[in-house]
Amino acid sequence: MADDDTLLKPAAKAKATRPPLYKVILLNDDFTPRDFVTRVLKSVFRMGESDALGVMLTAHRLGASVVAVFTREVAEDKAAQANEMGAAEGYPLTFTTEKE
Ligand code: TYC
Repeated sequence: MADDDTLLKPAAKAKATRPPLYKVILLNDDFTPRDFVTRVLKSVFRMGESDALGVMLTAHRLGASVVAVFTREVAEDKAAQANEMGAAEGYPLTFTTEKE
């Protein structure tokens, strides 16, 4: 066998652990202006104009859109930061997170 660790008993194998990933999801609402949603996507998620427009329009048309996938802490921090930007302007803009 090629790898030494394939000869070890399962209990002795070093596990390659990957952290679980979380989607950030943008929800549509009837009040937040489209250009504000696009601006938040560009600023918090470092998206270019056309990606931000695409994600905003998907949420607008279908009700929700996946923005990006991160480790749990990063996903929750970015969703909170984006929600705060909306709340600061009095908009109900909502980003949620969901385990993949
Ligand atoms: N539906 C909003 C409007 O018509 C725009 C919007 C798009 C709001 C996407 C939220 O996630 C959203 N002004």
